[in-house]
Amino acid sequence: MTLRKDWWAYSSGCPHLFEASKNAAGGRVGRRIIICDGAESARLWSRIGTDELEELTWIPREGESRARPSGFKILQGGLDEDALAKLEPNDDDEFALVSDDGPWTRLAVRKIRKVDEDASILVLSDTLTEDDLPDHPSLRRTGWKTLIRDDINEEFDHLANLQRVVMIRELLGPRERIGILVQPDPDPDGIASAYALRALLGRKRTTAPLISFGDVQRPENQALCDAIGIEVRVITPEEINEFDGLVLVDVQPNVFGDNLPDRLRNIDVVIDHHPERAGYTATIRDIRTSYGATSTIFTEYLRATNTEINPRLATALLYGIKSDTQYLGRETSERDMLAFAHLHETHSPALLRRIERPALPISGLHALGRALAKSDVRDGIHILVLGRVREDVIPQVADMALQAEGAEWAVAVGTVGRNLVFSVRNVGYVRAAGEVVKAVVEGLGVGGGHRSMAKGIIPLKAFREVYGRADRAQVRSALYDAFIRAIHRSGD
Ligand SMILES: [Mn+2]
Repeated sequence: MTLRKDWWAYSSGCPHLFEASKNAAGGRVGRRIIICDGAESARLWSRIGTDELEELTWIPREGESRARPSGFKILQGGLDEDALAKLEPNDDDEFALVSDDGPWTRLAVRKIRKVDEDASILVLSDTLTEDDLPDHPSLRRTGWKTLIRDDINEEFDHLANLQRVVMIRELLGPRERIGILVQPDPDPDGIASAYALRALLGRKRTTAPLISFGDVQRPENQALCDAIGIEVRVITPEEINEFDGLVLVDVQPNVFGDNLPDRLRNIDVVIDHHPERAGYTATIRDIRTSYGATSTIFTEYLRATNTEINPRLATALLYGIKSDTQYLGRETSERDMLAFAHLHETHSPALLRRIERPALPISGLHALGRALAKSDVRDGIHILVLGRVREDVIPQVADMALQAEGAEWAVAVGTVGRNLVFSVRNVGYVRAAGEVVKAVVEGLGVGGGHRSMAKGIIPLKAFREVYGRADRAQVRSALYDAFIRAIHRSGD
Protein backbone atom coordinates (compact mmCIF):
# COMPACT_ATOMS: atom_id res chain seq x y z
CA MET A 1 0.00 0.00 0.00
CA THR A 2 1.53 3.33 -0.94
CA LEU A 3 0.31 6.33 0.96
CA ARG A 4 0.71 10.05 0.67
CA LYS A 5 2.12 11.79 3.66
CA ASP A 6 -1.22 13.15 4.81
CA TRP A 7 -3.45 10.49 3.38
CA TRP A 8 -5.38 9.99 6.60
CA ALA A 9 -6.60 13.50 7.09
CA TYR A 10 -10.12 14.33 6.12
CA SER A 11 -9.62 18.03 5.78
CA SER A 12 -6.37 17.70 3.92
CA GLY A 13 -3.64 19.51 5.73
CA CYS A 14 0.02 19.59 4.96
CA PRO A 15 2.18 18.80 7.98
CA HIS A 16 5.40 20.70 8.17
CA LEU A 17 7.88 21.71 10.79
CA PHE A 18 7.20 24.76 12.84
CA GLU A 19 10.24 26.97 12.57
CA ALA A 20 11.28 30.37 13.67
CA SER A 21 10.12 33.22 11.48
CA LYS A 22 12.62 34.39 8.93
CA ASN A 23 11.04 36.28 6.12
CA ALA A 24 10.37 39.65 4.62
CA ALA A 25 7.72 40.63 7.10
CA GLY A 26 9.06 38.85 10.17
CA GLY A 27 12.84 38.77 10.52
CA ARG A 28 13.72 42.25 9.43
CA VAL A 29 17.25 42.87 8.20
CA GLY A 30 16.98 46.38 6.77
CA ARG A 31 16.67 49.72 8.55
CA ARG A 32 13.65 51.96 8.59
CA ILE A 33 14.62 55.48 7.71
CA ILE A 34 11.99 57.84 9.08
CA ILE A 35 11.99 61.38 7.72
CA CYS A 36 9.75 63.93 9.42
CA ASP A 37 8.93 67.25 7.77
CA GLY A 38 9.37 69.34 10.87
CA ALA A 39 9.53 69.45 14.65
CA GLU A 40 5.83 68.81 15.13
CA SER A 41 5.69 65.53 13.24
CA ALA A 42 8.98 64.46 14.81
CA ARG A 43 7.63 65.08 18.30
CA LEU A 44 4.48 63.16 17.54
CA TRP A 45 6.59 60.30 16.27
CA SER A 46 8.76 60.23 19.38
CA ARG A 47 5.61 59.82 21.42
CA ILE A 48 4.81 56.66 19.47
CA GLY A 49 8.24 55.41 20.44
CA THR A 50 10.97 53.87 18.41
CA ASP A 51 11.68 50.31 17.32
CA GLU A 52 14.86 48.39 16.55
CA LEU A 53 16.73 49.41 13.42
CA GLU A 54 14.85 52.64 13.05
CA GLU A 55 16.75 55.72 12.07
CA LEU A 56 14.82 58.85 13.02
CA THR A 57 15.59 62.00 11.05
CA TRP A 58 13.88 65.35 10.68
CA ILE A 59 14.22 68.42 8.56
CA PRO A 60 13.43 71.70 10.32
CA ARG A 61 10.93 73.91 8.54
CA GLU A 62 11.85 77.48 7.72
CA GLY A 63 12.21 79.56 10.84
CA GLU A 64 11.68 76.53 13.04
CA SER A 65 13.90 76.12 16.07
CA ARG A 66 16.54 73.50 15.49
CA ALA A 67 15.95 72.08 18.97
CA ARG A 68 16.22 68.37 18.60
CA PRO A 69 13.09 66.29 19.17
CA SER A 70 14.17 63.40 21.38
CA GLY A 71 15.70 60.48 19.51
CA PHE A 72 15.92 62.42 16.23
CA LYS A 73 18.87 63.43 14.12
CA ILE A 74 18.65 66.39 11.82
CA LEU A 75 18.96 65.46 8.15
CA GLN A 76 22.05 67.56 7.36
CA GLY A 77 21.62 69.31 4.05
CA GLY A 78 17.83 69.05 4.01
CA LEU A 79 15.72 67.33 1.43
CA ASP A 80 18.43 66.58 -1.04
CA GLU A 81 19.88 63.45 -2.64
CA ASP A 82 23.33 64.10 -1.23
CA ALA A 83 21.90 64.29 2.27
CA LEU A 84 19.94 61.09 1.66
CA ALA A 85 22.96 59.35 0.17
CA LYS A 86 24.87 60.05 3.39
CA LEU A 87 22.41 57.74 5.15
CA GLU A 88 23.82 55.01 2.87
CA PRO A 89 20.51 53.30 2.23
CA ASN A 90 20.75 49.74 0.91
CA ASP A 91 18.20 47.47 -0.78
CA ASP A 92 16.74 46.15 2.46
CA ASP A 93 16.07 49.57 3.93
CA GLU A 94 12.64 51.12 3.92
CA PHE A 95 11.64 54.77 4.10
CA ALA A 96 8.82 56.52 5.88
CA LEU A 97 7.84 60.11 5.18
CA VAL A 98 5.82 61.86 7.85
CA SER A 99 4.08 64.92 6.46
CA ASP A 100 0.79 66.55 5.59
CA ASP A 101 2.52 68.79 3.07
CA GLY A 102 1.90 67.73 -0.54
CA PRO A 103 4.77 69.51 -2.33
CA TRP A 104 7.24 68.49 0.41
CA THR A 105 6.17 64.83 0.18
CA ARG A 106 6.28 64.73 -3.62
CA LEU A 107 9.76 66.25 -3.59
CA ALA A 108 10.88 63.77 -0.92
CA VAL A 109 9.68 60.79 -2.99
CA ARG A 110 11.55 62.14 -6.02
CA LYS A 111 14.75 62.62 -4.05
CA ILE A 112 14.57 59.17 -2.46
CA ARG A 113 14.06 57.59 -5.88
CA LYS A 114 17.19 59.31 -7.10
CA VAL A 115 19.14 57.53 -4.39
CA ASP A 116 17.26 54.21 -4.65
CA GLU A 117 14.93 53.87 -7.62
CA ASP A 118 12.98 50.91 -6.20
CA ALA A 119 12.84 52.16 -2.62
CA SER A 120 9.94 51.06 -0.44
CA ILE A 121 8.26 54.18 0.86
CA LEU A 122 5.55 54.51 3.49
CA VAL A 123 3.84 57.91 3.57
CA LEU A 124 2.27 58.75 6.91
CA SER A 125 -0.19 61.56 6.41
CA ASP A 126 -3.64 62.45 7.61
CA THR A 127 -4.48 64.92 4.84
CA LEU A 128 -2.75 63.66 1.71
CA THR A 129 -4.58 61.10 -0.42
CA GLU A 130 -3.26 58.69 -3.04
CA ASP A 131 -4.02 61.34 -5.69
CA ASP A 132 -1.65 63.79 -4.04
CA LEU A 133 1.21 61.33 -4.25
CA PRO A 134 3.48 60.47 -7.15
CA ASP A 135 3.15 57.12 -8.94
CA HIS A 136 5.66 54.78 -7.40
CA PRO A 137 5.02 51.02 -7.33
CA SER A 138 6.37 50.46 -3.82
CA LEU A 139 4.59 53.29 -2.09
CA ARG A 140 1.86 53.01 0.52
CA ARG A 141 0.02 55.70 2.42
CA THR A 142 -1.71 55.60 5.76
CA GLY A 143 -3.06 58.08 8.26
CA TRP A 144 -0.94 58.19 11.35
CA LYS A 145 -1.85 60.54 14.16
CA THR A 146 -4.14 57.92 15.66
CA LEU A 147 -1.68 55.10 15.10
CA ILE A 148 0.10 53.33 17.88
CA ARG A 149 3.36 51.43 17.62
CA ASP A 150 1.71 48.13 16.57
CA ASP A 151 -0.07 49.88 13.70
CA ILE A 152 3.17 51.40 12.49
CA ASN A 153 4.79 47.97 12.48
CA GLU A 154 1.81 46.55 10.63
CA GLU A 155 2.10 49.29 8.02
CA PHE A 156 5.75 48.41 7.50
CA ASP A 157 4.75 44.77 7.12
CA HIS A 158 2.31 45.80 4.41
CA LEU A 159 5.11 47.76 2.77
CA ALA A 160 7.42 44.71 2.77
CA ASN A 161 4.67 42.59 1.23
CA LEU A 162 3.99 45.26 -1.36
CA GLN A 163 7.65 45.24 -2.31
CA ARG A 164 7.52 41.47 -2.82
CA VAL A 165 4.52 41.73 -5.10
CA VAL A 166 6.11 44.56 -7.06
CA MET A 167 9.14 42.32 -7.71
CA ILE A 168 6.95 39.38 -8.72
CA ARG A 169 4.86 41.54 -11.05
CA GLU A 170 7.96 43.05 -12.61
CA LEU A 171 9.45 39.62 -13.22
CA LEU A 172 6.32 38.00 -14.61
CA GLY A 173 4.66 40.96 -16.31
CA PRO A 174 6.37 40.46 -19.68
CA ARG A 175 5.83 36.67 -19.77
CA GLU A 176 3.22 35.36 -22.15
CA ARG A 177 2.10 32.17 -20.43
CA ILE A 178 2.69 31.62 -16.75
CA GLY A 179 2.21 28.18 -15.23
CA ILE A 180 1.09 28.28 -11.60
CA LEU A 181 2.16 24.88 -10.36
CA VAL A 182 0.64 23.23 -7.28
CA GLN A 183 1.37 19.81 -5.83
CA PRO A 184 -0.18 16.66 -7.30
CA ASP A 185 -3.68 16.15 -5.88
CA PRO A 186 -3.46 19.72 -4.55
CA ASP A 187 -4.94 20.63 -1.18
CA PRO A 188 -7.16 23.67 -0.50
CA ASP A 189 -4.23 25.83 0.63
CA GLY A 190 -2.40 25.24 -2.65
CA ILE A 191 -5.47 25.71 -4.81
CA ALA A 192 -6.55 28.92 -3.05
CA SER A 193 -3.03 30.36 -3.12
CA ALA A 194 -2.66 29.69 -6.84
CA TYR A 195 -6.04 31.26 -7.50
CA ALA A 196 -5.02 34.32 -5.46
CA LEU A 197 -1.76 34.66 -7.38
CA ARG A 198 -3.68 34.86 -10.63
CA ALA A 199 -5.82 37.66 -9.16
CA LEU A 200 -2.68 39.48 -8.02
CA LEU A 201 -1.19 39.23 -11.48
CA GLY A 202 -4.47 40.36 -13.04
CA ARG A 203 -4.42 37.39 -15.39
CA LYS A 204 -6.95 34.92 -16.78
CA ARG A 205 -6.83 31.14 -16.95
CA THR A 206 -5.60 31.30 -20.54
CA THR A 207 -2.44 33.23 -19.71
CA ALA A 208 -1.89 31.90 -16.18
CA PRO A 209 -3.48 28.47 -15.75
CA LEU A 210 -3.31 26.49 -12.52
CA ILE A 211 -1.35 23.35 -13.35
CA SER A 212 -0.53 20.11 -11.53
CA PHE A 213 1.01 16.72 -12.27
CA GLY A 214 -1.92 15.00 -10.55
CA ASP A 215 -5.67 15.54 -10.45
CA VAL A 216 -7.70 17.00 -7.59
CA GLN A 217 -9.01 13.86 -5.91
CA ARG A 218 -10.62 14.39 -2.56
CA PRO A 219 -14.31 15.23 -2.65
CA GLU A 220 -13.96 18.35 -0.50
CA ASN A 221 -11.10 19.69 -2.63
CA GLN A 222 -13.12 19.06 -5.77
CA ALA A 223 -16.03 20.80 -4.06
CA LEU A 224 -13.77 23.83 -3.51
CA CYS A 225 -12.90 23.96 -7.22
CA ASP A 226 -16.55 23.55 -8.24
CA ALA A 227 -17.89 26.10 -5.78
CA ILE A 228 -15.34 28.81 -6.61
CA GLY A 229 -15.01 27.96 -10.30
CA ILE A 230 -11.35 26.96 -10.30
CA GLU A 231 -9.87 24.68 -12.92
CA VAL A 232 -6.66 22.78 -12.22
CA ARG A 233 -5.16 21.51 -15.44
CA VAL A 234 -3.26 18.22 -15.22
CA ILE A 235 -0.11 18.29 -17.32
CA THR A 236 2.78 15.95 -18.07
CA PRO A 237 6.35 16.91 -17.05
CA GLU A 238 7.16 17.64 -20.73
CA GLU A 239 4.31 20.13 -21.02
CA ILE A 240 5.98 22.31 -18.40
CA ASN A 241 8.15 23.68 -21.23
CA GLU A 242 5.12 25.33 -22.81
CA PHE A 243 5.25 28.02 -20.15
CA ASP A 244 7.68 30.93 -20.27
CA GLY A 245 6.95 31.69 -16.63
CA LEU A 246 6.83 29.15 -13.82
CA VAL A 247 5.65 29.80 -10.26
CA LEU A 248 5.46 27.14 -7.55
CA VAL A 249 2.86 27.75 -4.90
CA ASP A 250 2.60 25.88 -1.56
CA VAL A 251 5.18 23.40 -2.86
CA GLN A 252 8.88 23.17 -3.69
CA PRO A 253 10.48 21.13 -6.49
CA ASN A 254 11.73 18.32 -4.19
CA VAL A 255 8.13 17.10 -3.91
CA PHE A 256 8.24 16.06 -7.57
CA GLY A 257 11.01 13.50 -7.02
CA ASP A 258 14.73 13.23 -7.65
CA ASN A 259 14.87 13.23 -11.44
CA LEU A 260 13.61 16.72 -12.02
CA PRO A 261 13.32 18.15 -15.50
CA ASP A 262 15.63 21.15 -15.91
CA ARG A 263 12.71 23.56 -16.01
CA LEU A 264 11.76 22.52 -12.47
CA ARG A 265 15.27 23.07 -11.18
CA ASN A 266 15.24 26.68 -12.36
CA ILE A 267 11.98 28.36 -11.58
CA ASP A 268 10.92 31.97 -11.53
CA VAL A 269 9.08 32.27 -8.24
CA VAL A 270 8.34 30.06 -5.24
CA ILE A 271 5.91 31.04 -2.50
CA ASP A 272 5.55 28.48 0.25
CA HIS A 273 5.43 27.79 3.97
CA HIS A 274 7.09 24.37 4.05
CA PRO A 275 10.71 24.07 5.24
CA GLU A 276 13.10 25.44 2.66
CA ARG A 277 14.62 22.78 0.38
CA ALA A 278 17.82 22.78 -1.61
CA GLY A 279 18.44 21.54 -5.15
CA TYR A 280 16.78 24.25 -7.19
CA THR A 281 17.07 27.94 -8.00
CA ALA A 282 14.32 30.52 -7.96
CA THR A 283 14.63 34.15 -9.00
CA ILE A 284 12.23 35.17 -6.24
CA ARG A 285 11.55 33.05 -3.20
CA ASP A 286 9.21 33.89 -0.38
CA ILE A 287 9.25 31.01 2.07
CA ARG A 288 7.74 31.67 5.47
CA THR A 289 7.95 28.56 7.60
CA SER A 290 6.33 30.16 10.62
CA TYR A 291 3.09 30.56 8.69
CA GLY A 292 0.38 27.92 9.02
CA ALA A 293 -0.72 28.35 5.42
CA THR A 294 0.50 29.76 2.12
CA SER A 295 -2.97 31.32 1.83
CA THR A 296 -1.94 33.65 4.66
CA ILE A 297 0.99 34.96 2.62
CA PHE A 298 -1.35 35.62 -0.29
CA THR A 299 -3.90 37.34 1.91
CA GLU A 300 -1.11 39.68 3.03
CA TYR A 301 -0.06 40.27 -0.60
CA LEU A 302 -3.62 41.17 -1.55
CA ARG A 303 -4.03 43.52 1.38
CA ALA A 304 -0.68 45.21 0.82
CA THR A 305 -1.54 45.95 -2.79
CA ASN A 306 -5.12 47.00 -2.03
CA THR A 307 -6.31 44.31 -4.45
CA GLU A 308 -10.02 43.64 -4.20
CA ILE A 309 -10.78 40.37 -2.40
CA ASN A 310 -14.20 39.31 -3.65
CA PRO A 311 -16.33 36.82 -1.67
CA ARG A 312 -15.20 33.85 -3.78
CA LEU A 313 -11.51 34.61 -3.36
CA ALA A 314 -12.01 35.33 0.35
CA THR A 315 -13.83 32.02 0.79
CA ALA A 316 -11.14 30.05 -1.02
CA LEU A 317 -8.33 31.60 1.06
CA LEU A 318 -10.25 31.27 4.30
CA TYR A 319 -10.84 27.59 3.58
CA GLY A 320 -7.16 27.21 2.66
CA ILE A 321 -6.09 28.59 6.05
CA LYS A 322 -8.76 26.69 7.91
CA SER A 323 -7.85 23.31 6.45
CA ASP A 324 -4.06 23.71 6.67
CA THR A 325 -4.22 24.79 10.30
CA GLN A 326 -7.13 22.54 11.24
CA TYR A 327 -9.29 25.50 12.05
CA LEU A 328 -6.51 27.62 13.51
CA GLY A 329 -5.53 24.85 15.90
CA ARG A 330 -2.34 23.34 14.60
CA GLU A 331 0.82 25.27 13.77
CA THR A 332 -1.05 28.53 13.62
CA SER A 333 0.72 31.87 13.82
CA GLU A 334 -0.73 35.23 14.72
CA ARG A 335 -0.44 36.04 11.01
CA ASP A 336 -2.84 33.24 10.16
CA MET A 337 -5.29 34.56 12.73
CA LEU A 338 -5.10 38.09 11.33
CA ALA A 339 -5.54 36.90 7.74
CA PHE A 340 -8.42 34.66 8.75
CA ALA A 341 -10.17 37.54 10.54
CA HIS A 342 -9.69 39.80 7.55
CA LEU A 343 -11.07 37.22 5.11
CA HIS A 344 -13.96 36.40 7.41
CA GLU A 345 -15.49 39.83 6.78
CA THR A 346 -15.94 39.22 3.06
CA HIS A 347 -16.20 35.44 2.66
CA SER A 348 -19.44 33.77 1.64
CA PRO A 349 -20.83 31.44 4.35
CA ALA A 350 -23.05 29.76 1.78
CA LEU A 351 -20.11 28.91 -0.46
CA LEU A 352 -18.10 27.70 2.50
CA ARG A 353 -20.92 25.36 3.54
CA ARG A 354 -21.05 23.90 0.05
CA ILE A 355 -17.33 23.16 0.20
CA GLU A 356 -17.26 21.76 3.71
CA ARG A 357 -20.31 19.57 3.45
CA PRO A 358 -19.77 17.63 0.24
CA ALA A 359 -22.88 15.82 -0.98
CA LEU A 360 -23.44 12.40 0.53
CA PRO A 361 -24.80 9.70 -1.77
CA ILE A 362 -28.24 8.35 -0.79
CA SER A 363 -26.74 4.89 -0.44
CA GLY A 364 -24.34 6.33 2.10
CA LEU A 365 -27.23 7.81 4.08
CA HIS A 366 -29.00 4.43 4.06
CA ALA A 367 -25.82 2.80 5.37
CA LEU A 368 -25.69 5.49 8.06
CA GLY A 369 -29.32 4.77 8.99
CA ARG A 370 -28.62 1.08 9.45
CA ALA A 371 -25.48 1.81 11.46
CA LEU A 372 -27.28 4.30 13.72
CA ALA A 373 -29.97 1.73 14.55
CA LYS A 374 -27.27 -0.45 16.16
CA SER A 375 -25.11 2.26 17.68
CA ASP A 376 -24.36 2.78 21.32
CA VAL A 377 -21.67 4.58 23.31
CA ARG A 378 -19.69 2.26 25.57
CA ASP A 379 -16.80 3.51 27.72
CA GLY A 380 -16.84 6.74 25.77
CA ILE A 381 -16.40 4.97 22.42
CA HIS A 382 -19.00 5.35 19.67
CA ILE A 383 -18.56 2.91 16.79
CA LEU A 384 -20.67 3.06 13.63
CA VAL A 385 -20.32 0.10 11.25
CA LEU A 386 -21.45 1.19 7.80
CA GLY A 387 -20.93 -1.89 5.62
CA ARG A 388 -19.98 -1.27 2.01
CA VAL A 389 -19.87 2.49 1.29
CA ARG A 390 -18.17 5.13 -0.83
CA GLU A 391 -14.96 6.05 0.96
CA ASP A 392 -15.71 9.75 1.44
CA VAL A 393 -18.80 8.90 3.49
CA ILE A 394 -16.68 7.39 6.27
CA PRO A 395 -14.90 10.53 7.55
CA GLN A 396 -18.11 12.55 7.38
CA VAL A 397 -19.90 9.97 9.50
CA ALA A 398 -17.00 9.98 11.98
CA ASP A 399 -17.30 13.77 12.34
CA MET A 400 -20.97 13.43 13.11
CA ALA A 401 -20.61 10.43 15.41
CA LEU A 402 -18.52 12.41 17.88
CA GLN A 403 -21.63 14.45 18.68
CA ALA A 404 -23.22 11.49 20.48
CA GLU A 405 -23.74 12.17 24.16
CA GLY A 406 -20.93 10.71 26.24
CA ALA A 407 -18.69 10.01 23.24
CA GLU A 408 -15.00 10.84 23.64
CA TRP A 409 -14.07 8.71 20.67
CA ALA A 410 -15.94 8.20 17.39
CA VAL A 411 -15.08 5.45 14.94
CA ALA A 412 -16.78 5.10 11.55
CA VAL A 413 -15.87 1.95 9.68
CA GLY A 414 -16.85 0.87 6.18
CA THR A 415 -15.89 -1.71 3.61
CA VAL A 416 -14.14 -0.23 0.59
CA GLY A 417 -12.84 -2.66 -2.03
CA ARG A 418 -11.03 -5.39 -0.16
CA ASN A 419 -10.36 -3.31 2.93
CA LEU A 420 -11.95 -2.20 6.12
CA VAL A 421 -11.43 1.53 6.26
CA PHE A 422 -12.06 3.49 9.43
CA SER A 423 -11.94 7.14 10.43
CA VAL A 424 -11.41 8.14 14.01
CA ARG A 425 -12.18 11.36 15.84
CA ASN A 426 -11.77 12.26 19.48
CA VAL A 427 -12.52 15.18 21.74
CA GLY A 428 -8.90 16.29 21.87
CA TYR A 429 -8.06 15.96 25.56
CA VAL A 430 -7.60 12.18 25.41
CA ARG A 431 -4.78 10.10 23.96
CA ALA A 432 -3.69 11.15 20.47
CA ALA A 433 -5.86 9.54 17.80
CA GLY A 434 -2.91 8.83 15.53
CA GLU A 435 -1.10 6.79 18.19
CA VAL A 436 -4.21 4.86 19.13
CA VAL A 437 -4.93 3.93 15.53
CA LYS A 438 -1.36 2.80 15.01
CA ALA A 439 -1.74 0.48 17.99
CA VAL A 440 -5.12 -0.78 16.74
CA VAL A 441 -3.82 -1.76 13.29
CA GLU A 442 -0.51 -3.16 14.51
CA GLY A 443 0.29 -6.32 12.57
CA LEU A 444 -2.95 -6.03 10.59
CA GLY A 445 -2.84 -2.97 8.39
CA VAL A 446 -1.77 0.67 8.28
CA GLY A 447 -2.89 3.72 10.18
CA GLY A 448 -1.93 7.08 11.58
CA GLY A 449 -3.00 10.67 11.99
CA HIS A 450 -3.11 13.69 14.25
CA ARG A 451 -4.06 14.34 17.83
CA SER A 452 -7.78 14.39 17.18
CA MET A 453 -8.28 12.71 13.80
CA ALA A 454 -6.86 9.57 12.27
CA LYS A 455 -7.51 6.85 9.75
CA GLY A 456 -6.79 3.15 9.55
CA ILE A 457 -6.97 0.50 6.84
CA ILE A 458 -7.12 -3.23 7.52
CA PRO A 459 -7.32 -5.68 4.59
CA LEU A 460 -10.39 -7.92 5.02
CA LYS A 461 -8.16 -10.93 4.53
CA ALA A 462 -5.96 -10.00 7.47
CA PHE A 463 -9.00 -9.26 9.62
CA ARG A 464 -10.53 -12.68 8.86
CA GLU A 465 -7.28 -14.45 9.62
CA VAL A 466 -7.33 -13.04 13.14
CA TYR A 467 -11.05 -12.80 13.92
CA GLY A 468 -12.59 -15.53 11.74
CA ARG A 469 -15.51 -13.56 10.32
CA ALA A 470 -15.81 -9.97 9.10
CA ASP A 471 -19.52 -9.38 9.63
CA ARG A 472 -20.79 -6.22 11.30
CA ALA A 473 -21.08 -7.64 14.80
CA GLN A 474 -17.57 -9.05 14.64
CA VAL A 475 -16.11 -5.82 13.22
CA ARG A 476 -17.79 -3.84 15.97
CA SER A 477 -16.63 -6.02 18.85
CA ALA A 478 -13.10 -6.49 17.48
CA LEU A 479 -12.62 -2.74 16.99
CA TYR A 480 -14.17 -1.98 20.37
CA ASP A 481 -11.73 -4.34 22.14
CA ALA A 482 -8.78 -3.07 20.15
CA PHE A 483 -9.63 0.57 20.92
CA ILE A 484 -10.10 -0.12 24.64
CA ARG A 485 -6.68 -1.80 24.73
CA ALA A 486 -4.99 0.95 22.71
CA ILE A 487 -6.53 3.83 24.65
CA HIS A 488 -5.56 2.38 28.00
CA ARG A 489 -2.19 1.07 26.97
CA SER A 490 0.27 2.37 29.55
CA GLY A 491 3.61 3.97 28.85
CA ASP A 492 4.13 5.91 25.62
MN1 LIG B 1 0.01 24.60 2.76
